Amino acid sequence: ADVAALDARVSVCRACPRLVAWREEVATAGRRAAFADQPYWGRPGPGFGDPRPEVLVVGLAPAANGTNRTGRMFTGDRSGDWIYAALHRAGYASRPTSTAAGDGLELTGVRIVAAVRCAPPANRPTPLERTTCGHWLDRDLELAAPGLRSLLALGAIGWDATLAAARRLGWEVPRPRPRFGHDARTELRTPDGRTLRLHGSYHVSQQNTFTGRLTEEMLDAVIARL
Ligand code: DU
Ligand code: SF4
Repeated sequence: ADVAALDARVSVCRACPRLVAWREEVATAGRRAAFADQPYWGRPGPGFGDPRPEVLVVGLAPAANGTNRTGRMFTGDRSGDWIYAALHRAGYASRPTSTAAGDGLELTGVRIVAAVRCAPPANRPTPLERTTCGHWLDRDLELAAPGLRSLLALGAIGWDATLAAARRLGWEVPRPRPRFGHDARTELRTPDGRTLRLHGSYHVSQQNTFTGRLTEEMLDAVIARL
């Protein structure tokens, strides 16, 4: 199984009834007026970027009118403006913005996935939905591990999902469980003896970037350490 096959399987997942209903509702009757003339993706967001990454970015979940519209992680919403600009400043992204499939954006060395792959109402997945979708993250960690150097979790949900996936895969996770925070860091050890660094950053959501809780400088500083 390779990354393309994994992304294809994720794209047709229907495991969470509430999220399937919501992603399809938003994509049909619930389209935002500004995008009413656009087709919506209305499915899980597949991973995006380098199929053999050195750095895996783990976000929270697609935005209802962002990834759920465009079909690409962090694309079509304000969070995406922040993460792609930062990845571009750090040399990982070929362009500072992500518009839609076909815009020519390529990531080198970075792949972006999410803890939950379908847009959740109010951006809040339930514990069961987080666990269910976590099994897709297991496959991403497993596939990426051989070439991976570090992971970047955006927000506490991405951090917890990454630690839970690592545990399920039998990777060594420090005890007590490392706590999330901005610029939190820990190390995960794979069964074949590789050490991968996990970094945390406040999520690039507007509630952090608008309020100044997360600044460009803070995000750049974490990305520079990856
Ligand atoms: O068609 P493809 O080479 O599998 O690429 C699919 C998609 O992934 C494309 O829109 C660019 C992106 N991508 C990337 O960002 N970095 C890579 O190294 C390879 C592909
Ligand atoms: Fe499947 Fe994840 Fe979407 Fe649930 S959230 S339906 S597990 S892709």
